Amino acid sequence: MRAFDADGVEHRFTPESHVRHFACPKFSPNNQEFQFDDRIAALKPFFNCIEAGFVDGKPRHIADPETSSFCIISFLDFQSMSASQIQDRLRHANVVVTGCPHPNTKFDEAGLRTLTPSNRKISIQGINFINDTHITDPLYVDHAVPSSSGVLPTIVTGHSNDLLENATPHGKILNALDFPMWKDSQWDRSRYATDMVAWDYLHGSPHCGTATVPYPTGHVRWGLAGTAHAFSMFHIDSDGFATFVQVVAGKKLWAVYRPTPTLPLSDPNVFLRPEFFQLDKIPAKAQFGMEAVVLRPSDLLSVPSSLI
Ligand SMILES: O=C(O)CCC(=O)C(=O)O
Repeated sequence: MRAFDADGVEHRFTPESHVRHFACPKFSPNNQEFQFDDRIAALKPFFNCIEAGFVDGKPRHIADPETSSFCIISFLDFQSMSASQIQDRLRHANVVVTGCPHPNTKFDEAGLRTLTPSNRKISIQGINFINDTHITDPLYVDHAVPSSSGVLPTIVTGHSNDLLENATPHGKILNALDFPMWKDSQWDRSRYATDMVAWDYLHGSPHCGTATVPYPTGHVRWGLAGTAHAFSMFHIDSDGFATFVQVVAGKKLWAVYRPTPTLPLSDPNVFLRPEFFQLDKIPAKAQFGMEAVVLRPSDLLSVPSSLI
């Protein structure tokens, strides 16, 4: 898979998946691991769709920024923009602000400590794709998370240290998505974030809690920590909120749905017609495209509400 960051630098990677079936492992030349064919095959159409949207071998945010779903802005330019200029950009595109100050956090004990104490029980998302066979041959690396429920992805209870212990080529692929960040400096965004502005204006007003009620950061700001190859499928974040994400360690590939004039996202029927749209596959008659950007530490992505 070829993907590009906001500055047009290419990042190549080979997704890996879980192994839970003795009949299906396949040797991967890149990293000496085994892959479960079906899972990678399920992801391939998404990658193909992203690459099909390239213009002259480059993603639109580099080759044709005017028509891209991503608007790239440097931190300095972003700082000088007014709230309405920022909101205007967000009306039309997912905004990536590059070169933001960041704390140089590493994926280690100290880094994880910024999200949670080390002995804390946390929920971890993993995937057990086929749950019928335990592999005993030590040559076969099994990244899957066992599940009794059969529900995908599997949510299990673990400890934050499990993330560090599995951050190895032989570890399980884990994604922890629920670290409420009450310490986040949320007021940084108060210039243009409408939730902050609404809070400022309304709190202390009748029926809106007392003036001393704190902003509910724990409910709207989360830290995430995942090991390599963790992924989440297509979704729209709930409650009409926009999403912002800043990578502090590692990299993240973020893909967005690119609506066509015939199937705009403002039409909820887009999502009700399986021949045109499905969450986990690209149907034969899909008319949408996809774009992706590799997020690095210091990139801040804002996804407007109701985008996917
Ligand atoms: O990091 C992930 O796997 C999911 C993050 C996400 O989807 C979100 O923040 O909306």
